[in-house]
Amino acid sequence: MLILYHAPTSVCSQKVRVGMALMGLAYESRLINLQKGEQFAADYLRLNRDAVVPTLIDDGLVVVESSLILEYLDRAHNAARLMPAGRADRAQAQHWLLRCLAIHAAINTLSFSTAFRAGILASNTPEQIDALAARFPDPVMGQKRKDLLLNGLASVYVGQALVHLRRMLADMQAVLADRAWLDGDAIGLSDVALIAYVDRLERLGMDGFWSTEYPRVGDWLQAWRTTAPYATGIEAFVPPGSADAMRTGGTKHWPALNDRWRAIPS
Ligand SMILES: N[C@@H](CCC(=O)N[C@@H](CS)C(=O)NCC(=O)O)C(=O)O
Repeated sequence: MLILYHAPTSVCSQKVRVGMALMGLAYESRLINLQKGEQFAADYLRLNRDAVVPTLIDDGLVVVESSLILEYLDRAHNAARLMPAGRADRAQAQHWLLRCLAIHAAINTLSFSTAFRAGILASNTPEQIDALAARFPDPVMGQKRKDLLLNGLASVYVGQALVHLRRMLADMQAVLADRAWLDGDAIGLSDVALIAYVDRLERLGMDGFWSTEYPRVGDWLQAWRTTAPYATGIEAFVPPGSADAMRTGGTKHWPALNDRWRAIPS
């Protein structure tokens, strides 16, 4: 029996749910409420020392890190294999899986410095913000969260995020120039690894990152959105009424972000 600890709109949870849907894998769902701080409960910290989702349990084996969970499930439970077989495609897919660490950090940066920021600032005193940051087992993760909330797009993390996102989108555009999916003619592990991040950017109203410069990324996202795994793994978990708030919260920062974006070399 597979058990998945996850959160409804967490991008790292989304990509694992999409992958599990694609592999036809059922799981026992353990939802963690990140807003209520359930990730910091002692029982959960024993499974995931960074207090983040997702965490997979397979017959007592604990697997953390969303990209590693996808790779593990594909190897252990998916005869059809989403990991491409060819030498070059496989090397590229493994690189995308590794790059997800930086890409996730970038998505986290843009989410908390724009759409999520106003609500958290409005409902927490400065002392409470300090306390929120102090809960992270990794003090640098806590410092980052505080910096994003206090400084918004002026945070030192934003420049780094834009560099990694531009690299991601430029590289996706290049690969997608002559194929439908990153791993070839069919959805592969790279496509699964990246869908939630690109989807989040669009939901934040930041599709201007690719609409003119990297249009194949938009085609790829639209193709994903017609699939059943996307509906099961992402769309089905979006709380009713939350989509507009995220789009409005992100879109109002777009002009400032766009100015910064255009200065980032591709
Ligand atoms: N590199 C990790 C990142 C996991 C991560 O940061 N997850 C976020 C949700 S996408 C989380 O649990 N955040 C907890 C929090 O914000 O307190 C992975 O890919 O699994």
